[in-house]
Amino acid sequence: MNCINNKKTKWFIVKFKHPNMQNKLLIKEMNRILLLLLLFSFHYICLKGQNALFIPPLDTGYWNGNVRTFDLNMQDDSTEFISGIYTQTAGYNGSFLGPTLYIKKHDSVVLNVTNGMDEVTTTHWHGLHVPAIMDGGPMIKIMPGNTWVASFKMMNQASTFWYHPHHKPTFWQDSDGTGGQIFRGLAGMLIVEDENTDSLSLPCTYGIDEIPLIIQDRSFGINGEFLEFINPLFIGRPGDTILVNGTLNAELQTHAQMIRLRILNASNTRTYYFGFDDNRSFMQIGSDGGLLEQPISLDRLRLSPAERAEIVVDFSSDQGQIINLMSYAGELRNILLVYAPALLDKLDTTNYKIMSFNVGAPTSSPVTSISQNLNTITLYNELDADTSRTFVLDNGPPMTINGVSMDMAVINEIIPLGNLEVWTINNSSGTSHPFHIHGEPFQVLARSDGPVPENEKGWKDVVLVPLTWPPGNDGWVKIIKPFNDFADSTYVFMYHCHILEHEDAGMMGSYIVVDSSSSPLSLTKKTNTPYFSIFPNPATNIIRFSFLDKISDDYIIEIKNHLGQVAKQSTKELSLDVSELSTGIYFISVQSNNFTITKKLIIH
Ligand SMILES: [Cu+2]
Repeated sequence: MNCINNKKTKWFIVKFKHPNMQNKLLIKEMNRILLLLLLFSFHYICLKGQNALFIPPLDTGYWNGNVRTFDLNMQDDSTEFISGIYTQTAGYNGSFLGPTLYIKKHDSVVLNVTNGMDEVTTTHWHGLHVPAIMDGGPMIKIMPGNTWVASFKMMNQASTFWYHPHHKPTFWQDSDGTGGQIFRGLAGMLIVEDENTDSLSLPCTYGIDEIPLIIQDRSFGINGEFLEFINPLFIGRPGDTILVNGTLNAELQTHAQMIRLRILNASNTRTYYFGFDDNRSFMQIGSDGGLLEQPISLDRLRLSPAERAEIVVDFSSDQGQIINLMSYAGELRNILLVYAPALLDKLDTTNYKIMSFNVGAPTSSPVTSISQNLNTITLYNELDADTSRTFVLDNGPPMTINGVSMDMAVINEIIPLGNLEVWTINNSSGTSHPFHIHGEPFQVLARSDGPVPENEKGWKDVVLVPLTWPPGNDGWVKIIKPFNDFADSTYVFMYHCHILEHEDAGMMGSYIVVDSSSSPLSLTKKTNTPYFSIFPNPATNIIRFSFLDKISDDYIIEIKNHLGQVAKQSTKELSLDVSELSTGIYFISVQSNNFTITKKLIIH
């Protein structure tokens, strides 16, 4: 089945309203009067009223020559989650969340991302295998009013990805961090299809038998505002109410047939344990980075923040019924996500409804069976790895990985291009952490809390690392990951906890991929030439050097301008103040008795 024919851009009725400013003020006044009346019925409305599930519009882009092009505008706005009440939010091309982007593998892609907000931001393509400079990490800032042009070739296989800000705040609770900006609504789904999915029998008509479900939790104040930090003991923004695609108490009018759900946990902190209220089984067909080899029958599905799963549920015998998607979080407690009871809330300890499916008549040509051979996944062998690294997650304070908090001026790991690496992520804390690594997807080799489940034996980019349990025994997960592309001595990729406030609080690090076999700017290449990188570059004040190997030689550092004149000189240092240099292009060289290496340095 060629799914591209089913992916014509469709514009659904836009639920989110954008009142002009005058109306906004009037509505605000009316809201204040109605507030007391609403106050007592607020939770009743929240909990009882059913709302039609909003389906984010599908954006297939427009062709600029042979480049699939998208325009994304990040904007502050307000959204009517509760009838008549407007919540301050932000979104891409709308007031909350963003369009679902559709891209085919091998496409040349341009995404023009405009920051229409008053604060600095970035946009990261979560799960995509793109160069570091196009990855939208914390270094790739988009200043207010500016447009960032991301361009790359789609290398990923078919799966469900997403996009969201990745901006490092000054303080973790600041609203302009990744946590604050995603919490306000800046996130969207990104679907990739390929020649494999074209040949499979799977439901793939967007909005009809293929439904995006972006699951988030929020709390609302009496004025309808999002409440943050409701548990002062917990570093995070949990909520007590579920939004699906920005819809409170969502209900989907659906069809008595096989329905494919692309589920994205876009919550800041919360892990879900999905299942249906009649305990029916369903098939998981895809994980973060691709389809699984075969459909896997499940009746529960755990998704931690940023994880995705594609499932197919068969409603063909359910016409006239209402089936509820639940989170069986009460059962999740047996899996121990948080050790300290004080960190738990109602949605950690009870089972609750996520949304309803109101099953109507089938469509005229429903998919009646799905392919059983979905993908070919060659598993990596741990014995083939070039290097092993260990990362220790600690809640602190401060939150750290390997004892250090995220520092924008430090590159934590330097990885030779072409490496296949085993990373063991150790968790020495009393909370579980969803660990995300940018770049190519990885495979899970082993975990401390039991065998790797069947639905984790596919391509992943987030893995939940269990907490220290039993006490005294670190939780851990071992993954294997290739670093086959995109050597860049300047721009970094990130690895971090995807509890967004943990990431903002410092549980994040950076790595660069270096091609140590080539040194194009070397003036003199001698044996044992070390590889070094400069960070940041372009630079304004302080630059720092990272060496791939430990340097025992004494060396001098020289910065020359484009005329070859020495602008600055220093002996063996790991950082250098370049603030007095005027803007322009320089060449920086590191010289010892054994080597001379030279790199371009840009001062701005
Ligand atoms: Cu964490």
